[in-house]
Amino acid sequence: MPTSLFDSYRLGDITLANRIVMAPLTRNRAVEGLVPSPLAVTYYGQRASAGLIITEATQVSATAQGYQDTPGIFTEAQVAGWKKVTDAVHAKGGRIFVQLWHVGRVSHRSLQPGGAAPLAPSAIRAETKTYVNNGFADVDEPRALETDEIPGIVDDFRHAAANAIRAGFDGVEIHAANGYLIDQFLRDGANKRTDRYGGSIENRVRFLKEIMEAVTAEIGAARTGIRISPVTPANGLSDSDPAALFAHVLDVLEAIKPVYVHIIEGATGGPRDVVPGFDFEALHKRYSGTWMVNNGYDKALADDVVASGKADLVAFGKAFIANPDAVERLREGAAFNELDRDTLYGGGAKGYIDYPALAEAVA
Ligand code: 8OZ
Repeated sequence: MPTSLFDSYRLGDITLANRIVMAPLTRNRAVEGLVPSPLAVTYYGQRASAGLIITEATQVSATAQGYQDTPGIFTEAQVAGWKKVTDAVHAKGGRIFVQLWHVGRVSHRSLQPGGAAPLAPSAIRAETKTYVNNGFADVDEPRALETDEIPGIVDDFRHAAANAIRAGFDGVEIHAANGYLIDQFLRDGANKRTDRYGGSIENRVRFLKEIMEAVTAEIGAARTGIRISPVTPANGLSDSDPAALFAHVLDVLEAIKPVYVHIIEGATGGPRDVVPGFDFEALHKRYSGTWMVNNGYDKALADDVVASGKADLVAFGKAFIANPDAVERLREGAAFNELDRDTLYGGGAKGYIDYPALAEAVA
């Protein structure tokens, strides 16, 4: 029998009920103090049949925020809020990692402490917009981090990871994708530094490496995953040679051995062939641990990638927004509910915890 999406999977020291992962999804519904709302407890609890839930991107510090009402995990109130979420998911037999991010230059002064400029590897404004004050706005020009400020940011990731374990998470996913701070260090379009964090590929990967070393030392490699997006054009990033860059990233990760590598194949949330012929399999060959794939998977494609051994886990995003029971629907070959784009970001219960499960939809 070939491996099925519905077979259990041993991930580090935990067992996932199936190979289907809920991808990290930004929903902008945190409450006062950037604490996950009581609605988030219901939302994640409803989705606990996923083999693994990865939460929405969650700030490691106050400067890490780039959008309105995204949650943090750097205060005690935030840890307490997340504990309610992890308890709800565990009570239903689910597993949950928190995605840790720093947005870097994808931010706005109105979200930064003291109205300061956002932080970045270099003072280059991103050609992108963010969501603040209930509307879209251009991101602000960032300030380049001083070399001696970088260990502090690495330590913010370490501290957030320790908080995550205290909040009951099964592990963390380091967000190194989609044009945020770690990705900004990786790419020569955003990183023009002349210190040991810029220039050569090895230097540009150093920030990622130091964060992975600090987090795995703090909570263990068995509880540390990472997400990367080698070819996504998200948030105005560019790089002259992503194949060589990510070959080195995978070599660094192979030495650190995080519990999984989560790879976005194509343009995040968009076409899979944004860079025609980009060789994701060549990257996979460099990494011997768990390989999680994402972007535009349907049941047939997911069945095939798991059965053929090309991936161990498949992450679904939109399916889990609109379907609390995405796993059951995949198992039964049932249709997914339609996604309401108007309620993706911000707001309350509508479009968040009111999508019906199959049984309710039939009833
Ligand atoms: C959509 C809107 C805001 C942020 C990402 C965390 O792209 C995000 C994000 C997605 O990784």
